[in-house]
Amino acid sequence: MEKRGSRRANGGVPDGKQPTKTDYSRWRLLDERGRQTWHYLRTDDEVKKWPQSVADKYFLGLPTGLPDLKTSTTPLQAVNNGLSFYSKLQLPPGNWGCEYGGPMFLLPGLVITWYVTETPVPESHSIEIKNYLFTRQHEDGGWGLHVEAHSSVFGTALNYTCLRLLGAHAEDPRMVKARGKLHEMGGAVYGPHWSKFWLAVLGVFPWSIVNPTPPELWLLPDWLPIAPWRWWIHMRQVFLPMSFVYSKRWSYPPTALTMELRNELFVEPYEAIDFASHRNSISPLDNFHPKTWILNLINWIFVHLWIPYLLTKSLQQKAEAWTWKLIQMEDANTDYSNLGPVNGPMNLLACYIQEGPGAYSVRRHRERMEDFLWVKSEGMLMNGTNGVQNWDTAFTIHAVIECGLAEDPRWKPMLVKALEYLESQQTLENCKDHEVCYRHPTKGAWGFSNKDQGYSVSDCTAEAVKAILLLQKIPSYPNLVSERRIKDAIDMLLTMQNDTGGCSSYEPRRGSELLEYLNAAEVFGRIMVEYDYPECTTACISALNVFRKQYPDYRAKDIETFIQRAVSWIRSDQRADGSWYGAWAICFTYAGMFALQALRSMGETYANSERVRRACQFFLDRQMDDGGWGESYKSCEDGVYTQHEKSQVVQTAWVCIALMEADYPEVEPIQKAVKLIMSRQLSNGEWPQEAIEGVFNKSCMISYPNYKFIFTIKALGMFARKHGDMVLQ
Ligand code: LAN
Repeated sequence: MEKRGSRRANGGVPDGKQPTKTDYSRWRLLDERGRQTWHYLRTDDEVKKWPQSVADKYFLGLPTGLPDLKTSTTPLQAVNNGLSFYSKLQLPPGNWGCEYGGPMFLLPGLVITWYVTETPVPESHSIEIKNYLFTRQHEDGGWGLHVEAHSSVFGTALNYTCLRLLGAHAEDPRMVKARGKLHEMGGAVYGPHWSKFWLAVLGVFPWSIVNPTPPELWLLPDWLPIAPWRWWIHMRQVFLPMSFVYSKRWSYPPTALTMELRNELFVEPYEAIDFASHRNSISPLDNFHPKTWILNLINWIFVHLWIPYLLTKSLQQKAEAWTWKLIQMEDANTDYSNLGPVNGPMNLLACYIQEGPGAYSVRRHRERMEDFLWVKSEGMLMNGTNGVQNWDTAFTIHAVIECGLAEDPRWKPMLVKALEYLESQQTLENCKDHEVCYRHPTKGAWGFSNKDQGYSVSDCTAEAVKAILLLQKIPSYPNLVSERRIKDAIDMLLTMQNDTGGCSSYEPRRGSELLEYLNAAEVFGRIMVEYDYPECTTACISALNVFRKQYPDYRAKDIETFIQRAVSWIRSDQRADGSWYGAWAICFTYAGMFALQALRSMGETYANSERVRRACQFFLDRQMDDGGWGESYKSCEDGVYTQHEKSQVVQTAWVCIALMEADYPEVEPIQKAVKLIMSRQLSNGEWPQEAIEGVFNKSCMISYPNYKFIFTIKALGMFARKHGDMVLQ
């Protein structure tokens, strides 16, 4: 083990001595039944034995060698060209993979955890993480909440720290600039809660600057409206290890490097700072969701009354024991994959604290961290989940079916593989003691990424089961998923409806929206409970509709009631201007596509529905001169449609699909948009990456790079089927 004083998370290489690039011809993506990990091959022999695939090259930004195709003049030709390229990106188990970056607060959590748990970091990783962070550094020297966001204390303090831990030199001009920006924003004391937490773990902050996350909250009776089991799953699963670590006030012992950071991250000298007085300090640049007075009062009570006077040792021990048990259950139920990239590293840290460096839990967690990492031309980043496997695969199937090409011999083998993949990823049982650890049933469900992670998501289940139903209906396709398993999926979906009729993401809503008063994260909105989402609701409606056509007798009444209530909710969620606000991608263009699909399934179209006409008008009023649509991520933050400076193929495709679902009677605006999508396609069938597509919690953007294939192909195919495969360019 290295000496603490000189520790860097870069394999102990002294500053400035590490190469600045890895050899990109040596990176390989391994996909083991949906578990995606990147490997850097050391020897020529390994390189020879494991050739780089087209997909590897594409992800790494290397020339793929894929040929130029015959120029397409009709939408269907463009579809075939697109599929010809996109099919080469299908991975051996049958799924698609992609970078899932965007958030800029994930890598620091991982790198700090690696550092404080003394996890050796391969040199290839440390080089490429630094490359990624430097590539993503803004002109002003800082980083934001996500790749496109303005610089903030959260992004800058944490990514600066991350770079230093990986060996970047404090006097590197880029670091000097970053420090300048951080100081201009007031220094690290003005960061939000999560950055204060991580820097306390690292030993750079004392715990007195961190607002409390007491594990005792986990001892509250379940009937209490604020009990943590009612919170949105991502919040409670992050709060869980956070509260455990907080209770221990665990910090890494000082090293030479962390002592240097104490000098670099603040404007004033470390010794002069009154940390406790900065508990609530936050830069306006970070303060997306200011804390409410109620939360401030609760924090005050915790700090000044509860912790010093009321909390007994035995209660604290009881709370730690219970949170530790819940952490272990989360680890066991996901084979240490964990729900996401924030609680993953935190659970690793909790295991390290509780069980020590040699424990199986720590080893397995360390391996699992690899599942979140992704390598691209800019370097190595941390994905927002352990992949987008199930989601992209189901949508790809829908797109090809919409194009009427499911039986085309060119694409059928690809779809059979995709079907095999989805078959392999259904969760067949509820997880162990699911009621004890507050997990929603998983039997019959699909998650967003893979079966290891295994959390049921309403729309992921819906889109997957719909893809399977549609493919297996075609006589020449194999029947891989049995009727029983399909019914299990439907049973699961039927548990997902809220009392409003709408559907949420992972489970029906468990707590009141008033819990948002306790939102302590400051940088995100709408995080405390589940909400109704047009995207999730439509996906459920649509899957149930497909299902009941094939199985009219199964739970017919339940399904009918579910659909009626869900569609009513979709109607009620429409704004006066005809639009719907989207929660999971940017923004009104995305949600409108789903909502109009839901209305169509009840026979509501332009011809007979005033609300559909209003929705179409909303889009037509925003069509850009080039025929496309382009919406900025600001729409998500502000809740007001905001034009992007440039039209985007993905959003253009969403609106085309929306207008076609609505049976918008005039072909001209759609045709103009289709032409635009075709004109952006490259000669090898590829569409280049444009602006970021996805979002979560209103403020944080996230990439869905496969959308530029999936939705363009779907829109062009739908157009050809509806209006004819006419010559357009
Ligand atoms: C996702 C990704 C997928 C997404 C859809 C399926 C698209 C959506 O329709 C339902 C919600 C879901 C499953 C979703 C929820 C929140 C996630 C997991 C993410 C946006 C990916 C990353 C994000 C997660 C919360 C990131 C970690 C950050 C925290 C604030 C904990």
